[in-house]
Amino acid sequence: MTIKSIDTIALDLPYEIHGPRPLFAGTSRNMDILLVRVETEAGVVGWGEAFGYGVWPATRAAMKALVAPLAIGGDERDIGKLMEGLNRKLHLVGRTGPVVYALSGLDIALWDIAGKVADKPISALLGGARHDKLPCYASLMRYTDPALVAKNAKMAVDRGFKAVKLHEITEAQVKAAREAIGPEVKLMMDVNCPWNVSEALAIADSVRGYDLTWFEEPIWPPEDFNALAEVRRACGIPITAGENAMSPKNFEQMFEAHAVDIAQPSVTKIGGISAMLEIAALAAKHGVKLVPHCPYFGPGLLASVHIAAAFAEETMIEYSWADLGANPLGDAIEVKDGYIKVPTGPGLGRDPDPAVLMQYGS
Ligand code: SMN
Ligand code: MG
Repeated sequence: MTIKSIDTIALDLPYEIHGPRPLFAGTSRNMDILLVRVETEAGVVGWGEAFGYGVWPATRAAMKALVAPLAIGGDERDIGKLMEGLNRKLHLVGRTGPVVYALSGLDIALWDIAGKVADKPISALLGGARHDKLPCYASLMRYTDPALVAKNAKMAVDRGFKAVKLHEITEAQVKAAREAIGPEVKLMMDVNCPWNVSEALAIADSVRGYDLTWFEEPIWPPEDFNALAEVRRACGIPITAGENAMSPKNFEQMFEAHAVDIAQPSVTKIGGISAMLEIAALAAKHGVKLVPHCPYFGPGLLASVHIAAAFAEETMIEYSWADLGANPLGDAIEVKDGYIKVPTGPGLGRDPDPAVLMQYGS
């Protein structure tokens, strides 16, 4: 069989977060999703997702100019060989960023096709689902105002989430959230790489009393695994990172440096499902847990659920705290009582809704 076409569809979904929207990478925080649509000569259509947010125009350009021309005409049945070939040919234009995000979206779509052709869910291709649903944590955007943090954390718990992650960087917001949700709900703090070791340890000290389940990406720059390991050794709160790592090899270096308790690769950034499997094997070898980074509402979320479903240990799924004005995947990505169902249909288990693509896609 042969890959006939590769197209991208950018979605800009309406959403509400019960507070002002923060910026993202210095630009407006839209709910951008870059869908990847792959069709084979035999007429099978697979869907993937490439990391969206503010970078999607560059990812779309990378797909059109570099990835698609190389992949069209290739044999989609040997995903490993195809992706290895593309990675080797394209390494000269960067081992991370838009080109690798485009490769990630393509890889997810190829797994969707493989599942559809085999008439099996992707989790079955990965050894079989060991869970029929997975617990989700509500991943709040940055509100800064402690009262808004408390209000949204409480709202998430009232809707059934049993774990909440904040994107706040000082104690006041963590305190407000913990007081609002009580002692039973898990609370995490994701600070997005601002500090050196002593600054990170000072903040860790200030939030130690709030029983954090993890402290995410405290160190700038994110690739300084030795500094992260130093924080981990001294701080007494589990450390997580990985959404900014570059490759499975880079995760191996992170694990060898003893930098993290939990690895957080993103299926839409790191090279798709194929790369996630490599990282999962490395994490298992090094005794590191894996909790996917997946704050998206597209095929990347479904792919993350299939991957996590195949793990023996129950793994939390990240779920963006946002009310969508339009949902491209319908009830396949709805959270009930804090859980998301593991899809049972072929491939990813759900194709994007054409009406949502028509209205919000470009
Ligand atoms: C995050 C990063 C990129 C997009 C959305 C959210 C954040 C997280 O670091 O881990 O949720
Ligand atoms: Mg994060």
